[in-house]
Amino acid sequence: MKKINLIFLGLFFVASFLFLGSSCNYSSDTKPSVNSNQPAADSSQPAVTQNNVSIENFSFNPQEIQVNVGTEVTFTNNDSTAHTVKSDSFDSGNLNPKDTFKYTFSNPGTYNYYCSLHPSMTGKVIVQ
Ligand SMILES: [Cu+2]
Repeated sequence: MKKINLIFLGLFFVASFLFLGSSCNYSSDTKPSVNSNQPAADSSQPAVTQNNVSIENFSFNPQEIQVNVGTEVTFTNNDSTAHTVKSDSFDSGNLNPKDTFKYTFSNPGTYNYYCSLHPSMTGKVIVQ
């Protein structure tokens, strides 16, 4: 009888270890749902994938865009006053209202630009 009790005791321990092991797996399964929340956190720094930027209300909109190498980006002045789009690589010169400036980004990199008339106006193009 005692041997049978020991066998049952042993089976109980094995079963409880298996249960703990499976419950650990369940807790790790909850991690992917935490990971799925990260893209939402990343959206606080939007790098919009598009090839046009609107200049309006003394700002570049979107302020930051992301394009592939070789993309021609069009900047359109939708404001009521003149602006420029200037960086180390390009300079639009004065853009009057409704004027556009096009630039083709042939090399990967991050291009910070600004308006030389209003240097507080800044934007960024990320070329991949
Ligand atoms: Cu300006």
